[in-house]
Amino acid sequence: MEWAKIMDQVYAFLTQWWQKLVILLQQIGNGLGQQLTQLARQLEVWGVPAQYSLMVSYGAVYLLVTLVMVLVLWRLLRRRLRRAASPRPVAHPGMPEVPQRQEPEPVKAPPLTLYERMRQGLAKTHDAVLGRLDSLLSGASAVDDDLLDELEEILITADFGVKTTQELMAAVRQKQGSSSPLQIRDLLKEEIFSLLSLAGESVDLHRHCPFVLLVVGVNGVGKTTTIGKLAHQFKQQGKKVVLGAGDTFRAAAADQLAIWGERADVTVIRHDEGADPAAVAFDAAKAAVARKADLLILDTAGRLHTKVNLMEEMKKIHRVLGREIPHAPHETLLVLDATTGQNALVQARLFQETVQVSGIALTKLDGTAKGGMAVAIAAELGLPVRYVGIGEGIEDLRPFDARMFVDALFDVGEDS
Ligand SMILES: Nc1nc2c(ncn2[C@@H]2O[C@H](COP(=O)(O)OP(=O)(O)OP(=O)(O)O)[C@@H](O)[C@H]2O)c(=O)[nH]1
Ligand SMILES: [Mg+2]
Repeated sequence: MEWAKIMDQVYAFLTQWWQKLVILLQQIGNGLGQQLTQLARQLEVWGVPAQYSLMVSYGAVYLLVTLVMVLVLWRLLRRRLRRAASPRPVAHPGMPEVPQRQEPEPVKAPPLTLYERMRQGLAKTHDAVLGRLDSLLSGASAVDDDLLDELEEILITADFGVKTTQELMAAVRQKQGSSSPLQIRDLLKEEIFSLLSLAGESVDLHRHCPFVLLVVGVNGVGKTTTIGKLAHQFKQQGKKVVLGAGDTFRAAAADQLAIWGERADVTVIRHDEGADPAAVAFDAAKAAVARKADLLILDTAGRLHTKVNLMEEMKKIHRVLGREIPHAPHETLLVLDATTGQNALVQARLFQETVQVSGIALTKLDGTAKGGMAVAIAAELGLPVRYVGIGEGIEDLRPFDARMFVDALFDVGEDS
């Protein structure tokens, strides 16, 4: 009894909805029919013969519907193909399905401060000096001759040079008084600082305009790289910089400078391989004046095998530059490679005798435990260390800061 009632209600409900559906379909059909008739009329207006107009409009609708269907199918297919191209981890039989791994967002390291970069660049020297120094001093109960002898040996090993080491040790012996072994470290640090601070001025561009910086040094020490980094730094400070590719010994040298010029976004004046470097100097000086540049940096070849050749070449460049720009070059920067240790000092002396070197750029400090070199150069050559190179990147050249240097060398941070 109950069932018959329910079935009647369901039947009535379905019939009602069926009628509504039929009416809706009729309305759609009528609407479509009207649209088609209108389309056919429009086609007749456009010149389609009356007997074909209805057929053409049906054909157009058919094509439209087919196009929409093809597009929908193509999208579905493409999605499937993409999924197939990035396979999901396969679940082994009997094993639960492996959930897809969510790649963690890469964590961006905060940019390093100047000090941290210097600290990183000096890491090898730091470990060699401070590592040995700390184990020597923390294990000692008093400051005696043996301890001071070992200290001397550590300095020699880190390439402070014999003369500088003796100077430092003489000062330590004189001032040690009743210092404890650990206080000796601070005493040494301050002695190194005072040797360095005698020689650490940076290049002052304001003295001349354009300021001409001639870069010299034997091959492979990092002249061109240093020029690229300098160009970038001065450009960042809003200076107008022109570079001269004075190393005409090989075509690749000018290409290398051109690449740095592009990276730093500065003009590079170059000639062909084998050209006279003085001619490059002449054109570069003219270009720097014409463009009202603040700074001209001239690269040179490091392959002049004899002192006489080097002297002649430099005289010629000096003459040409001085004729175009009063008192140019205003700075002759000698680039030395810290990894060559005491040999760099020998090179520096040769250049000092031949060219009027006015400052030093010490490169590749990052690649060596011989960072003591910087101290030896400052102390023995009487020349200011203007810049230190602490890596191959464009930002890896630092104006030499004696305080930062000794702090980084003696830093007893948690990683040391
Ligand atoms: N790690 C490190 N590498 C450096 C640094 N400065 C330069 N270099 C590398 O030293 C190599 C030689 O550098 P260059 O700039 O071509 O040297 P160069 O004095 O111009 O050499 P020549 O043109 O052949 O006389 C390159 O591979 C540089 O990337 C530095 O501070 N640290
Ligand atoms: Mg070069």
